[in-house]
Amino acid sequence: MLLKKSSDIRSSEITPEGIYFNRRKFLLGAGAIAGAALVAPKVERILMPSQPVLAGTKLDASKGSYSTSEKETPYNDITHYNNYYEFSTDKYEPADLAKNFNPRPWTIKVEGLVNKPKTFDIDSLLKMPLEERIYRMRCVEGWSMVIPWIGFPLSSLLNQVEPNSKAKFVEFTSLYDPKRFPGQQRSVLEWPYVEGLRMDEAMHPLTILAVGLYGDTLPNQDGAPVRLVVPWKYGFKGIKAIVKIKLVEREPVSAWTKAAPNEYGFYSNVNPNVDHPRWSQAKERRIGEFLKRPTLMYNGYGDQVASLYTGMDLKKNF
Ligand SMILES: Nc1nc2c(c(=O)[nH]1)N[C@H]1C(S)=C(S)[C@@H](COP(=O)(O)O)O[C@H]1N2
Ligand SMILES: [Mo]
Repeated sequence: MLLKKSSDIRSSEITPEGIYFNRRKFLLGAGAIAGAALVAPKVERILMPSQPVLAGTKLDASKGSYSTSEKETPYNDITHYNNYYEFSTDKYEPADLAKNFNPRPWTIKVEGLVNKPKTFDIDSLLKMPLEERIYRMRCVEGWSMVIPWIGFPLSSLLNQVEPNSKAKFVEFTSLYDPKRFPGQQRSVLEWPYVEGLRMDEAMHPLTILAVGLYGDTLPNQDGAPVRLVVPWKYGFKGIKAIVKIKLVEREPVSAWTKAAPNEYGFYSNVNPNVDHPRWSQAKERRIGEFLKRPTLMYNGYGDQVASLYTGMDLKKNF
């Protein structure tokens, strides 16, 4: 993400690919080791309540629908090139800064315009039927990845709390804890991180809460223990470390919209025809590839989601 302050521009996507490819050479060795670990025999571990569960715990998941057959981005890249401002505005730093973050104990409070408000413990969420969803992910800054998430449809959680007829939007809130999130000691964004979806977007079968990737629980830097994944929208909609989900009547104001309303709108659907005010969105760099590729409308998920936006002016509702 980009802010206008010059201190942030250094950590932005203006030069990052150059930095990225230099770092990449250095990271390749470690990547080979991480890759080898993935094909190791499956080790079952019992999940105990309140026990710290760090990345590396295997999850049982069925092969979900909607997965792309495109080549998956290597684990090492998914876990070492992160936007996670609660830790740092530098994409290479969250991997290290998040390594002692303990995502236990953890609850998500689901409240607001619902008949049955409920607080879910992360251990109960890990017992939901989990699916692997291999999704294309597109950051608003112009890079993309293919990530084999593990999770479940957000709708299966929302159905349990029974949203009432007044509920029109869903507001998500990340953990606020400056002691555990060094980035929250600085006001790069207004904390906590907040995001939102319209009700039909939230209930769409492509929208998932992810609790893992590449077969394991989520690494801290990717949003442990639970984060949102909405593959037809820019990456910043995929809020990490969620502690609260609130059903509301009015359109939520996200942390990014607050920071720069003319740059980050509520919908933030991937759209190669609507440029960011400061750069084109027509192309993207798939992490690990050299040549840019064209960005697809709705990130290639148009067949599934275009009907949600029939009749809307997508330039106005960016
Ligand atoms: N809480 C929180 N969620 C967040 C962010 C963040 O800084 N804080 N960054 C967003 C952005 S800009 C992107 S592109 C994705 C990156 O997710 P990844 O690091 O797992 O690839 O997380 C999104 N979710
Ligand atoms: Mo992003």
